[in-house]
Amino acid sequence: MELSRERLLDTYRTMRTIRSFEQTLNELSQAGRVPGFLHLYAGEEAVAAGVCATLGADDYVTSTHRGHGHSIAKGVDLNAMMAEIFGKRSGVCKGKGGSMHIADLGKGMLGANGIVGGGIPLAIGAALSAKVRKTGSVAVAFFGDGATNQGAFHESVNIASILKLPVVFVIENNGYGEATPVAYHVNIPDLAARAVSYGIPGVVVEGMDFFDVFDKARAAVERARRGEGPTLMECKTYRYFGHYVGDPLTYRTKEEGEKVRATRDPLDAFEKRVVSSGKVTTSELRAADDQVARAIAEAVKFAEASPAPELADLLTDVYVQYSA
Ligand SMILES: Cc1ncc(C[n+]2csc(CCOP(=O)(O)OP(=O)(O)O)c2C)c(N)n1
Ligand SMILES: [Mg+2]
Repeated sequence: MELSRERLLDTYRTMRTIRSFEQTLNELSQAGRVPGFLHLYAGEEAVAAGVCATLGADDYVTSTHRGHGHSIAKGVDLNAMMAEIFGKRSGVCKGKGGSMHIADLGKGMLGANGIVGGGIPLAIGAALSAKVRKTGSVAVAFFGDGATNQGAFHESVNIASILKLPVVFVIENNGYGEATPVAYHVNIPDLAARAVSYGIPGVVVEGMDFFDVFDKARAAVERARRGEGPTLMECKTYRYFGHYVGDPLTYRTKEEGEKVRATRDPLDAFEKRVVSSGKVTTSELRAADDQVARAIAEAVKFAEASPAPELADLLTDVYVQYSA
């Protein structure tokens, strides 16, 4: 295991933060304490953490309607994220975006996106800009299995291949697009195979295993940085909660979810591996759990205590102002 003890602990903290952030939001939302729609990322932590661990501060990510995990892994401030989800003025987008539009350009987080597949062309723009300006930055587009049926996906992969753009396409194949199983909406076993028609590498990844994601993402990011063009990664993963908070989950069995949690949980797998390597101890991980719990509680406190936007804020950060 080549990652240092500090990096392993950092990674664990990132994955635990995503899990706890989502569990907390699930509870708060069901208690009616959070406004709006929430799509939770719990279960998919190893994908965001594994990919973002290969990126630097100057690299970009684009995200989806299920974007909290990507934002956390790219280093967006927890208090500002929580306040954004609560619709508060201290939110990272001043409370005007909410869960599905979290963005923090300073961190290279170019935005969650309510349009399925909508983040993919934005990553192409960031990658093209990086190439033209010769900055050496790489852009990563995260998106779901369902998004691979959108024209925007195919058009983006094609142009990225032709122009050899420094971009990595990361499919988060969590088995479903809303209530539709993947086998119902795509007629091939591996979505990574779609890379063939664009002449780029397509890689199948065990998306519940941080180390598999990290190794394959690193190779894809290095290839992009060398100017050799894009890679399509398909991370096989699973979402623990429903499509949205409140989803009655009538389209999958309880046993299916329980089995994944018992056998493929990304945090359990990570813990087993790093503890048996001797680099990190169980008590260090439990201390990290406590640290994360405190940070999340602090973020909720911050969000709840923050003021709501003022009426006049309606007219700021908009392109067109209405005047009577
Ligand atoms: C263009 C567009 N079509 C439909 C929707 C409604 N919608 C929201 S999420 C979703 C499913 C997306 O599935 P997937 O890409 O697999 O992502 P997941 O939710 O599984 O993370 C759909 C159809 C939308 N938001 N945008
Ligand atoms: Mg999906």
